[in-house]
Amino acid sequence: MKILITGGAGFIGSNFVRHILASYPDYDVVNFDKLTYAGNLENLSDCESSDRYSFVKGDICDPEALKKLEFDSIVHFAAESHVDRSILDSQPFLQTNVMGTVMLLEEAKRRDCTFLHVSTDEVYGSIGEGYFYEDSPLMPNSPYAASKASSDLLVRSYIKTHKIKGLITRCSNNYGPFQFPEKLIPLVILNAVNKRPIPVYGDGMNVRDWIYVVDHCRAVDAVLHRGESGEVYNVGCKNEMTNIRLVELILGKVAEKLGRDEKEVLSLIEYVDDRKGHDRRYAIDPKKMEDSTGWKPETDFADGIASTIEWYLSNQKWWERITSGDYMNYYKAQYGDRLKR
Ligand code: NAD
Ligand code: TDX
Repeated sequence: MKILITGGAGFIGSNFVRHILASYPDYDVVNFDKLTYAGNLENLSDCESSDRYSFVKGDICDPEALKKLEFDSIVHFAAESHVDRSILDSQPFLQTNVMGTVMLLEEAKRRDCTFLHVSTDEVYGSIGEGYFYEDSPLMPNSPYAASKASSDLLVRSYIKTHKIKGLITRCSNNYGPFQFPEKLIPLVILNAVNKRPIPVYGDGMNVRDWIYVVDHCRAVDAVLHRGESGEVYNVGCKNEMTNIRLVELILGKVAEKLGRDEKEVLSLIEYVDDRKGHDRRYAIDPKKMEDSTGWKPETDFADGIASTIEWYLSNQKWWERITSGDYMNYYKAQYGDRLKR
């Protein structure tokens, strides 16, 4: 099998490329990525020497570039993925997440190949109690989530109308190595290391369900091989946590690892204005995924977060190169006056 992985230079995509190369010695991988601010080939430096791996720089919105690629199935990760950026400017989200997905769907239709769409739990919106199921209504609240819901529904439409072989996964919040430090967990680790204020939105009581990125990659693999065309699969761990509890837990561990005073590290927390339209709680039921593919998460949160913190502490060069570029312009636009120090 030759898999086209879009967005393979990003956080989850690069973990997935590594997972496939390690798990299937007879598979080839083509990583197609535009290398936006979030794409980083350093994430795959250990895979470059493999003769089963190739990289093509390109935009999923470019149909001519897609036509030239050789592959027999598509796993689609490429997206603009950060909610706060979609609040600052929604246009790139519509272009890549909606139009780019349509271009890929057209290519899947032309070749009659399998299309696995990596969607998100954010398409369901927020839920006070209980869980979202695969047939729950889609009620996205941010421009990012609306763009992902649009692409998710477009995949459905191509399955129904054009009879393409399509599968959809809707996963909860990922954490692990190679996550871009605009997302909560790496942001907290790096700000703690650098003694910078740690912005907690609103009252810090928003809830997310955290999954280790490798477990998400294993789930996408399970759906690709054992999923049924036309089906949607929720991927989550029922590992819910309030943001403030998560932040305090990370800061405690960072203080311990660096031999710093825990109180000093915790004092970096700064409550800031809430994110606009901030979803209160995400919660999905992964039972269908577990029952129909046999997948189960394998990484306990305590182990996963400890190794993630360790990874960021040991890979300073990786994040220093990122945070010395355009990142700080975003950081200032996002936090600016909201942070006192
Ligand atoms: P990311 O931002 O780290 O990576 C996105 C990648 O897509 C980057 O390498 C970027 O260069 C590439 N890309 C962006 N626009 C492109 C374009 N037009 N053409 C080609 N490549 C392009 O994102 P991530 O966190 O790894 O998320 C990957 C996918 O998983 C996304 O579709 C996201 O919606 C979904 N998802 C993410 C999470 C999460 O917690 N991070 C949870 C559920 C689902
Ligand atoms: O500085 C911050 N302070 C803060 O309190 C940041 C960056 C975030 N937060 C809060 C907002 C959320 O409640 O932490 C929570 C997690 O925020 P993000 O890491 O930005 O993730 P989220 O908005 O939940 O979206 C993520 O999960 C679903 C991914 O970015 C999406 O791509 C995925 O679809």
